[in-house]
Amino acid sequence: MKSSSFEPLSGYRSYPEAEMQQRALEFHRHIKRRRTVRDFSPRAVPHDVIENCVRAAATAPSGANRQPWHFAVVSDPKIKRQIRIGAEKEEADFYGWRAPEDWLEALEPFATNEHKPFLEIAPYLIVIFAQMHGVDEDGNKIKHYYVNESVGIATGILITALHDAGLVTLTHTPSPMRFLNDLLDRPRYERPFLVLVAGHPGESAQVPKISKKTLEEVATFF
Ligand code: IYR
Repeated sequence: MKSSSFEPLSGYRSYPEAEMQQRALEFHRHIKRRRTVRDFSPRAVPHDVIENCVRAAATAPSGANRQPWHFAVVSDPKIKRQIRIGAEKEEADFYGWRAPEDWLEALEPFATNEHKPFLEIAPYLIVIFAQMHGVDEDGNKIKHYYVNESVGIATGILITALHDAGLVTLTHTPSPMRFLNDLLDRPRYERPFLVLVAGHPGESAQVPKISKKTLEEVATFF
């Protein structure tokens, strides 16, 4: 059995109550400005900004701290083009015949279709892979736990970090996504989770008029 080893909680900061209240209020004001954007500018983004956002994402909690994620960061125009071709092929099937009528109806407010120019226009595509298991130095399988929950949390932090840096994102899920394993040279035990498109918004980007549920609708307090 592995023995445990502990250290003091050194990074933690606490705040006086009034400051805590102000911070929670401010954070909500800040995060509610985040919008999913489909119209991107080709304007470049400094590489280190993306690196630091991925570093932030990789601090996420995960089942038994196995960190079951891989972030394939794509800025190479040739690979972006390949991803666009692969995604548009799947999406043509989705919109053409695979999606049930009620799903297409649910998507109407967003005016989405099989054309995905943003996959080439945006400076960065961050393809997030969920590792169904790990592999140690000797090639033995390492069990991963709560993979979807862990990768979902890391993705949430990534989206938040990019928003905080003044960038916009689109959570894109071409389905099926297995073509991304071949394109990005990832092993089969890694499942493509989603493609996070990141960059600056197009100059006259439009977003759908939608609203979020109220606190009363989303929460109960006991
Ligand atoms: N993957 C498709 C369809 C799609 C599905 C949902 I649920 C969305 O919220 C948006 C789109 C596409 O990207 O067009």
